[in-house]
Amino acid sequence: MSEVSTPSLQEELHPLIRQLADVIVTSWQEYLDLSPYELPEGLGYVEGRLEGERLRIQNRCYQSREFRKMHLELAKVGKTLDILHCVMFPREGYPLPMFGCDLVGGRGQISAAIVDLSPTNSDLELSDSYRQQLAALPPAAFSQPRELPPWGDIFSEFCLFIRPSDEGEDARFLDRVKHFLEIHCRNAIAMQPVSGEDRDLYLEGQRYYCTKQQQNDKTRRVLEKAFGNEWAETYMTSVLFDLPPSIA
Ligand code: BLA
Repeated sequence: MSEVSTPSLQEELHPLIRQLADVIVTSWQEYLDLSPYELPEGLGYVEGRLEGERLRIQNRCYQSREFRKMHLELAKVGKTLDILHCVMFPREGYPLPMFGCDLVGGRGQISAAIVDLSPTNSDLELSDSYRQQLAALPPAAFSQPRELPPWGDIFSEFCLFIRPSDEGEDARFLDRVKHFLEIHCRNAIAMQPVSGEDRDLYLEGQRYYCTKQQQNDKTRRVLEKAFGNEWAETYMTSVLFDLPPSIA
């Protein structure tokens, strides 16, 4: 494992991943007042080996008034696997859903494209306001929907999980993510924090979300093979899906 000052993975990744990374960072810059978020020491850029192939991970991370952590990760395994992972963690007291997005592909084809605004309240349902805004978006018509894994009960009814079949679908996926981000950022900046019991309930919702995401064996296996079990566990619980400090 090594750390390098200015590596750039982005140009080497699948075009949909490159475009999505741009859409995400541009939306954050447009709507939110960003400052840097320091990841645990040594985990900004990491390299390992997966079955003889080089695994490289590049992280970008910010925070704002509303979000404790906005994490965008790009990863590449040799020539076979390209990955984008993104999660926005609301700050304590902000009754907001979790924005999450994952793109996984290789050899020119994205096999998994998922985006959601996942509820964090106690009945695991989005607020009426989010539901109305999401329902008003153009319908999500894709030819190859995919089935969520058993731990996927965290996702909302607006979760989109597909294998994009052509460039038209790539563009429509990108557009939908852009709309999700716009809705989410606009709601967040208009929001006043809550306290007391409400605050605790939303924190518990974040904990549930992270615990479920940590059960994704497909992510875990890639990390374990390249970096070992202990490193993978640390990375999944302290970088990919860490809990807010007060309940960690
Ligand atoms: C699937 N995630 C996957 C797959 C791999 C990874 C290899 C299988 C691809 C496929 O089935 O076509 C690997 N994803 C990674 C790795 C990282 C990563 C190594 O992010 C990071 C280093 N995953 C997320 C987030 C969501 C998510 C934020 O990180 C959703 C908001 C979902 N990924 C997700 C789901 C699957 C997946 C639902 C399918 C899992 C399954 O079918 O079992």
